[in-house]
Amino acid sequence: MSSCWLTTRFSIDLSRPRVMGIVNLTPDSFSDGGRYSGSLKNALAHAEKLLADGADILDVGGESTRPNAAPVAADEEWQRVAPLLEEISRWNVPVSLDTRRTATMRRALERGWADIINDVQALEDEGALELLAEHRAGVCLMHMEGQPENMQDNPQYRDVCTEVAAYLRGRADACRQAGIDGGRIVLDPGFGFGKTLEHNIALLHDLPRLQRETCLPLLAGLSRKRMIGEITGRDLPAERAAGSAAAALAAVERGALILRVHDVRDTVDALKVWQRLR
Ligand code: 7PM
Repeated sequence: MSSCWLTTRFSIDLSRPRVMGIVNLTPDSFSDGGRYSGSLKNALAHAEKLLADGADILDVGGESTRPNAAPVAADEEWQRVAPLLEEISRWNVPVSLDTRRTATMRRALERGWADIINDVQALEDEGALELLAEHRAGVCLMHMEGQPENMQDNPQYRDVCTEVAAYLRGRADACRQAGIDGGRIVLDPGFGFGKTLEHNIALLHDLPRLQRETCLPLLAGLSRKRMIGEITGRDLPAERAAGSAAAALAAVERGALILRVHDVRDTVDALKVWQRLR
């Protein structure tokens, strides 16, 4: 397995776990109450804080993919993310853009404003594979069962781990066939995206198999998710930081190399202590 993630401007060293800090620009975000929406200044301050806290990558998103969320219009999504991308792409840190839309990816890639495309539907939008083949960006391919509008309505699998692994392997193959270098690809089982708590637990336990079967680096997004709330009894996402840090360590123990998190400082501290004491 490669120990680097190749992206547009940076080759990210994965000899130790890396932390991807979330900058959510959706007004209806469950996790920040929309505090950063409509305000470039606040979003920039938040991004700076994530870096000061030790984030290795910044992940910027303008479309909520929460359960039952309605899709956002492409122009609206772009208007939310563009001002921040333009600014932080001048910083010396890898910028990831969380989007499902080829048009949004293209706008960012053409301007050199994104080093990584983080796609919860694994480049299934029309033209996305071809677009990424024309650029040198890194790509995170995530598994989602159904669409955000309906994905949590009684999700069912014959064998969730086998199905997710087969899907991700297929998407990685499609990327390589389109001409995307394997060193640019990272895989993500998509915790909470069309999965019950039991599905999420099974996927976490089987991360080593996903890694063995794909030989690609794994990203885990568990931060503040409903599964953390279900286990801890914390209804408010902002109160799930400790539970999320514990989940992040469990994922690293099972081979995850990139952690997508809201609470960067807590995650970095947990990683430091766990790595020293283990
Ligand atoms: C509202 C509800 C806002 C849910 C945001 C979310 C992942 C992701 C998201 C993930 C990757 C969240 C989600 N989750 N990208 N984007 N992996 N690669 O909980 O797990 O942050 S959005």
